[in-house]
Amino acid sequence: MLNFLATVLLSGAWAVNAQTPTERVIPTLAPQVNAAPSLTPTIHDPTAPNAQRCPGYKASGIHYKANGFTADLNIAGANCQAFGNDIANLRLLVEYQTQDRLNVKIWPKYLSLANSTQYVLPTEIVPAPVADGKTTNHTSDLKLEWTNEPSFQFRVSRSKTGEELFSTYGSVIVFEDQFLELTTSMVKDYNVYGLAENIRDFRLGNNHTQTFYAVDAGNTVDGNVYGTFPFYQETRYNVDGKTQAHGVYARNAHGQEWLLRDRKIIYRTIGGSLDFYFLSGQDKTGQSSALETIRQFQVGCVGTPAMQMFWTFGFHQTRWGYQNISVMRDVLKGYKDANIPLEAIWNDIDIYDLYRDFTSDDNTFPASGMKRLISDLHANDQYYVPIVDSNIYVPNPNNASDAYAPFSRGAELGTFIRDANTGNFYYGNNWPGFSVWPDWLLPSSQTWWTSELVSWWHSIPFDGIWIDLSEAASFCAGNCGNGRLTENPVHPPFLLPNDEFQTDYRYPEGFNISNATEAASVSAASASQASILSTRTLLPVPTTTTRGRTIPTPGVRDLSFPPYVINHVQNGHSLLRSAIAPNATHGDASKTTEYEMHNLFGLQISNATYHALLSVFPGKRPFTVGRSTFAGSGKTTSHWGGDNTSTFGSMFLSISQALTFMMSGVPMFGADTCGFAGNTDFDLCSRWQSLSAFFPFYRNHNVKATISQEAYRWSSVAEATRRAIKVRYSLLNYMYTLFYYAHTKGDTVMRALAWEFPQDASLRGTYTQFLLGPSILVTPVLVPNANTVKGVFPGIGQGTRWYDWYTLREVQAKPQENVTMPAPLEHINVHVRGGSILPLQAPQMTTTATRKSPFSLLISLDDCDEASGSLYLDDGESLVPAATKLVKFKFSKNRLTSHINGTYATSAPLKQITIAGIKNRPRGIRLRVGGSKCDERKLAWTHTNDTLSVSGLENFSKTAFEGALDLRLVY
Ligand code: MIG
Repeated sequence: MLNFLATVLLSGAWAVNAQTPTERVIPTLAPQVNAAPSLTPTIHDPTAPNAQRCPGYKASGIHYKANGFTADLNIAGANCQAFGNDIANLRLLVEYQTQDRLNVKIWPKYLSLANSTQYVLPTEIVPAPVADGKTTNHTSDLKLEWTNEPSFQFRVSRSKTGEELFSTYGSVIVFEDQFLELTTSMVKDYNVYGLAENIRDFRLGNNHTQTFYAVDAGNTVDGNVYGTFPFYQETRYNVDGKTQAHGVYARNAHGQEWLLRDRKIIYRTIGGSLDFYFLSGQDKTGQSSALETIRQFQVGCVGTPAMQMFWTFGFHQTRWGYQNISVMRDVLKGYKDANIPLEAIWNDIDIYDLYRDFTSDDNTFPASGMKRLISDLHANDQYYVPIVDSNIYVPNPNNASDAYAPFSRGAELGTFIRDANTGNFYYGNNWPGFSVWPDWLLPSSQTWWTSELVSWWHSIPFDGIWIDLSEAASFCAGNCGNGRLTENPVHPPFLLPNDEFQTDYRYPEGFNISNATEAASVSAASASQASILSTRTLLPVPTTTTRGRTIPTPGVRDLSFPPYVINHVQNGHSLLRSAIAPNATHGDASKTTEYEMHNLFGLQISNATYHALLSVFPGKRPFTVGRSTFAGSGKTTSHWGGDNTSTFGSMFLSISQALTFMMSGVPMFGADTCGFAGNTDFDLCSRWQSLSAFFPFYRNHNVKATISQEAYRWSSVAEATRRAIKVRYSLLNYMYTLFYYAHTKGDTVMRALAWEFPQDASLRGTYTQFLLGPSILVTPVLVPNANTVKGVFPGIGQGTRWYDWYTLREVQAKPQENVTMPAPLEHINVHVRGGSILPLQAPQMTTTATRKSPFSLLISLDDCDEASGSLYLDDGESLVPAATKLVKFKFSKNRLTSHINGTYATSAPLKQITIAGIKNRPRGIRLRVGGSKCDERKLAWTHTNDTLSVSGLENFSKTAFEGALDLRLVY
């Protein structure tokens, strides 16, 4: 956010509001405190040493085991000190862990707590995949070969075909205390996906550097973002006549870079160990695929995602800038009056008293009023989620009335991150002023966090928690609060969106066409502000210094200025900027530094919040949405895409961001719908409300002091939202069943076309369209002022049929044809893949009401006139439900059958069965439910436009899926 504001200030887009000047808020914390020296990222530094001149290692003392081998790796020459001090003696482990997974670990031979200069990621923080105890090099899908000439190098290939997947041959392995490098050769024009979090094309391309260092910055295109998932999946077309796929996971949490270059990938990290997991992507038959690779990553490496509560799939509204409870009540009324389903309303930091966690402002958000609001919500089956910031305010020690109990209670337990030099807490800065951060390596932090959340819940009875700023962000460089706590509370060191000169005049692309008159006046106002702004300086200009390259010193690690400078997106690239400084220390036995922990704060605070919510709601699935995430976060949390912009470009990139989160095991993902930064307009917001309805997490969010963007503000947005929610809520059980399979098997929820149609190489980069599960194809409008959209219908000509969701008419298209479809503003193109059986429920105003409304089945026939599908049911909230039910449906040879497993009973009836793509009208219909023959005269059916619709099923069973279905079409 800070970076976002800075960028905006620099670009001059924020200017003086000439009409209504207000008192300018003078920051009391000078902005210089964030002025870290400016550095040259190593990838852009022509003077940087070439680490490939390092001597590499020689393997010796090989010790073979049934499932691999171990060896010593000793440095093969002099210490070369490229970007750190070489570690002379290493250990190597090669382990065939499971049939589809091979692990190669390289770590320092001499590791001790006392001399823990090298941090090897503990399994208690990030679990490491383990061997199944039975796989050997003979049974593995993969094969590792190695050589000592000229230095230790290895390569991984498929055992059966010999296809090489990864190879360090031709490069040296560099292992220094602050720099590790490993290079793999790649095929020409490789197709690599993943390496989340990034805001970039779905197919990453062969000329990109993915930096990982959790950062508090708006959605920086191609830079580091909030999350770190060191996992990529590669697809190769036409290998042995087929499409092949595999994956690579490098378990390391340090600041790092993946350099995607022509025919190679260079992996660099500024600490830790090399811990590579190669995934064959092969299924039981030996065929590999992207979907299988992603399953192997989730199930085998990081854990499958948490099952979410059913209500969380409803539509959520929040914004930064709801000033008080009555404004929120107006929003609720706005939705109700517009007849738009709203499942939950959220609060941003506006709720707080002086920006302090676990408080609410007595004047604007008094606890009594919040309790009433929340109980009114609950009475309507609606929910409430507030934000919790990662920082904890430190009260002014000279001012007794400034007491802040959450800090005092944590301080008593000593549970905050420490300053490297003073041994006191590390005092940085954030919204409330000088602040501290919980030290998640101390067990006391969980105890304290749980008790703070439990007690906050007693005054604000929330239903879930939104975790922000978990990078963890600090608004200054270094321990700027040291010696200055008596100045607290200090204002954040930047101007706020609603301060004078801060009017945001940015609008989406095409605004000058869709809103011509408004655009003209906005542009005049913006120009006049820009010109006033050009004559004034609003904030003291920070003095910036430039710092040269850090030369490694034997025996010393420079945590603040590591010799290898990652291409961190913060101004000046310093790790000191806008985050807890790397030399801050933790209270664990080995005094782990923030340098090692930085990318893990988000994972840890989400885990802690998950556990805290288990105390608030025993036995229920915790709902947390976090900003910074790490590999494995999906087990406890979900993610929103962070600070995007109200532009079509930003909306488009939310699709690739979503797909990479699906790959990463965090399927509960959604973007700030209609855009966070900048103003939106009816064109963009209509399209975005429609698009996000097909993302698992569906929430509209907005920055402070821009125009309102709730779905009811424009008639087109309201209509687009009502229509899209109708589709979404009809499909809630389908989405929920997808989550069940994600949770139990590592399946994906949103899917790239390339994953479902792997033989079609033309789809390798496509993300203008996507699938929800295997069956729903979404073709959103992603450009301004459009009334048509183009899309492909994959698989046509090879056995796939597609049907329009709304009319159930079959799509007539040629293979590979880019079809132009009508796309009026309120309409989103949705198509059903032939071969699917979708359990639908009649959409209502809430998910609770929808769950009670009648079911129907939509059967869409494939080329062989067959279809199948499934439905998972449970109580929608229990971690371990008392009863579940899995129904599998099959349609074949004019007969629908179902197979029921489990006892969960829904209260809703099954009313109707619709079959699309059925050319011939049957003579009659026979039905059995639970084995008993039904009186067909109580059924009504029609056959028009190749669609057969049978209704009246509720006459035979009061509740759906109690007894097996057997429906025959008689010809
Ligand atoms: O420094 O809480 O990404 O969603 O509205 C900015 C205010 C802090 C950043 C989050 C955004 C939220 C905002 N926050």
